[in-house]
Amino acid sequence: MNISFCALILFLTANFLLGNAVYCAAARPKDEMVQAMAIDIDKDGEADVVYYFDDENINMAEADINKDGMPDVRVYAQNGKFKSAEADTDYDGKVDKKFTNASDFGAWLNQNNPELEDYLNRPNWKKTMFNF
Ligand SMILES: [Ca+2]
Ligand SMILES: [Ca+2]
Repeated sequence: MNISFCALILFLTANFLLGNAVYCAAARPKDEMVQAMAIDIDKDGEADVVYYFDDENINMAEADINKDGMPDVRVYAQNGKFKSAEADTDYDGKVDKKFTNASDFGAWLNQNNPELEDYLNRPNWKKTMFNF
């Protein structure tokens, strides 16, 4: 079971658990366990943000902005800190914007998708900073 499959299960499951976050565990190659959590921010039954994490840190976050079930923004974090972010702003499935520092990404997010700011523009990506 890979991450994409896990995400698919999450999105399907989220449809049945309105407003509830859903846990999912998937084994990566090397037997490293990765957990994911889907958040339905606007409570429409579809996952808007999915966090992927290990025991200590969130390592990636994905957000579906245009509600087509495909992630459009990805944030990568390492050791509890922002690493990079990328976005598919025209929803053609290809990344067309990349960020290598958190303040540029935060400014872009604030301008384009302020509703996701609290979820994607995190000062700290340590797992303990999240409510799960
Ligand atoms: Ca999308
Ligand atoms: Ca694009």
